[in-house]
Amino acid sequence: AVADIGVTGLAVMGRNLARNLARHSYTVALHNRTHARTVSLVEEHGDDGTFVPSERLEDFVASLKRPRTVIIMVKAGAATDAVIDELVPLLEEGDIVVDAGNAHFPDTIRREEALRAQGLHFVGTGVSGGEEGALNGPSIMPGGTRESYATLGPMLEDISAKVDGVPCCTYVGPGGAGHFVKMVHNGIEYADMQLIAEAYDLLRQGLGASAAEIGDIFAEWNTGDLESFLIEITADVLHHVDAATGSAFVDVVLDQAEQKGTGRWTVQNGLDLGVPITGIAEATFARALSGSVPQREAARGTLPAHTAAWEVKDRDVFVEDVRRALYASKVVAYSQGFDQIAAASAEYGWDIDRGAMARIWRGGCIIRARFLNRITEAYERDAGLPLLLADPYFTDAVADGLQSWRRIVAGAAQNGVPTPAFSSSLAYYDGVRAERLPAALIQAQRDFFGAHTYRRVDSGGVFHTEWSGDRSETQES
Ligand code: 2AM
Repeated sequence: AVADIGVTGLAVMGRNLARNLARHSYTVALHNRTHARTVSLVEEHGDDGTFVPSERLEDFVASLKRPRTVIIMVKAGAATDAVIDELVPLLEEGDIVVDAGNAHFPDTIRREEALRAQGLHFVGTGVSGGEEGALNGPSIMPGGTRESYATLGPMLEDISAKVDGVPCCTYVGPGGAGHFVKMVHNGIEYADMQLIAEAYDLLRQGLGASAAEIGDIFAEWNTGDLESFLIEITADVLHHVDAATGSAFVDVVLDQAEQKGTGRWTVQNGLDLGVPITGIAEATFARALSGSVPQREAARGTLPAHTAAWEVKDRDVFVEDVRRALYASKVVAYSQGFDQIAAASAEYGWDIDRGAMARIWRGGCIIRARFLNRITEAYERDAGLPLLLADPYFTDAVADGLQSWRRIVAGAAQNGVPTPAFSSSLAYYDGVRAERLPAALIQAQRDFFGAHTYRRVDSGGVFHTEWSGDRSETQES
């Protein structure tokens, strides 16, 4: 046995992870259901390092040093279970099985429990950064036992992206914590993308600017607080010209956004935990609306707007307003996502360090951004921070842009520009900071029609009013 680690499943992600490991001087055992893929990897990239290819899974396992560490990189779902079932009988106590695919975290919880019962470590890990990241340094979010991290962690940290020399990989927490955090990362990514898309639309409709002009604005924004991979690629996309038509590329792309499901999972979990992740939810529904073809056809040209053309008086003020509104909305979306991580951590017993999550998202992944340093700093100031927005840095940053934010959301409403994520983020901001909410009325209504009871502001206990009788109040025991 000579290999430090093995990879089974050598489609592009597995292939690139294996190459990345080999380039970091690990001896990498290789296996794939269809052996031809294994052969071609060694043929094409053998000079990346030392590979130990095996056609049979038994030989693959036998080529691994103990504790054996096997990364599975196959399609999420049934294929993952099939590979685990084949692999497990060949392993021994203390071996580590890593699922680096895009598993839904409840599956990871289930698999981890099953393998733990057999004396094996099961690590569900998020890997973000796509093909390019897998090869050159992804953000890696491993769950499972802390014990397994002692063996696995250093290898994953080696191949992860680095920011200021710090690896974008850390132990996330037990069970399904790694895949959970990856899921929320993707949810936040949905929100971030939707916010950028709304900013683009506001600039387009407000200024009547061309795609390329807006690309210039995004490129400028990328030199400040908003600096991020997503802003950078937005500028790039907006400058791109379609070769076939000579039009701005963005103008020839069909405006129906698709999704693979991680946004939906995030929103479903937000509902399960009762965490208002409105930014992510609006972003997910905005994609759904864009794809609601019959509804859009029925509405287009039929539903009136009753708006006049948007007259922006001062271009520079407007651009700055949009920028500040975008930043504030982004803080809300991230604040909500980190609330979801905290809620899940408490619910499932994961003890996730939110500051560390922001730190490992600074590089390698899609939401990588300078801004994440600020989040890490906020949780360093207060690890138990109940609301990211309430950290002094973020409170001030959002307060600075508050007037801009209100002007933009009001202007969008007045001029008929759909900004679900900007608007709902502002509504969240005003809701969460409210002295009193009309939830009091909701409680009274619930007690009226369903005797659901309510609590009072002036005394403890639970009360019910006899609405259909004499309206006397009784205290429930
Ligand atoms: P293949 O090359 O034999 O198709 C992405 O589909 C990767 O997952 C591929 O490496 C693929 O192997 C592998 N894969 C998909 N389903 C699988 C299964 N049920 N068992 C083993 N590998 C599987």
